[in-house]
Amino acid sequence: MKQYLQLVAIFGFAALSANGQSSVPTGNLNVSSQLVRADSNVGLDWSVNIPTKTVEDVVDIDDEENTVVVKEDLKVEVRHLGSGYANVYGWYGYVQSYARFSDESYWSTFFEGFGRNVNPTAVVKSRIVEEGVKLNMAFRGSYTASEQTFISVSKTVFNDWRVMGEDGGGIVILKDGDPAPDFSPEQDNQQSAKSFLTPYLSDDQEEIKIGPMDVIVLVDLNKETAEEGADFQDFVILMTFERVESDDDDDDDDDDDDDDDDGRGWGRR
Ligand SMILES: [Ca+2]
Repeated sequence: MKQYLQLVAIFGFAALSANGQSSVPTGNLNVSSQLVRADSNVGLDWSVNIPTKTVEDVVDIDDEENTVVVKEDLKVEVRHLGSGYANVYGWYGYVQSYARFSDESYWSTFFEGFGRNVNPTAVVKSRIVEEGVKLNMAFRGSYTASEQTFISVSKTVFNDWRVMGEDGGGIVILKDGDPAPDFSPEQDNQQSAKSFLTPYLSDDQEEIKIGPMDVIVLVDLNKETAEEGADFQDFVILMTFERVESDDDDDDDDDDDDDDDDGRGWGRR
């Protein structure tokens, strides 16, 4: 008795997102024969196209407010690529940076010190965040204390905080494919923003070349626009995003920085 098995391949239906682009994987499955005896083998081959998400699919970047807001559950990692904040002698100034995402109750430190001590490969903050969270960070620098003259934080006079989401200028947010920053450092002996981004530029050095879901945040601590002379090299930050299952309710704060920043005069805004 011959038994036949009919192979039916249904594969490749695609949903269209609001912008008309396919948002789900598509592909095809080919079988070598439509009818196959139950005791025989059939050849199968297939291909799958997984659409690449871009950073603007997963976060909203507001260049006016200087905010990055998560549009779906994401793993966020922050790296501090460099700080070129220095005085006329080329001595690094004392700088501080904190982060407080909008679902967090306190600001946590991710760097305090001098540009010379930055480790650009270290992950300074890592968390899974839910849709709607603003990834705000704050930055400031001393205008009195360099690495040659620093005594203590309490004896240091600082510029105002530069805070994402507070509409104060002084911040540039870049994504993959944007032109490389071309701001000249205020002084010849300072590093440019571009120099900190060398591993993240195209071969011709003209474009930002980062992951499709990454952003770079450039900060100037005491000037707000390029026209005023901002060189945006006081903090250079890389934020990388990775999608997580939205039904995954793991919202642990993986930030292993557990100091509570009391007594720093930071206004818990
Ligand atoms: Ca600067």
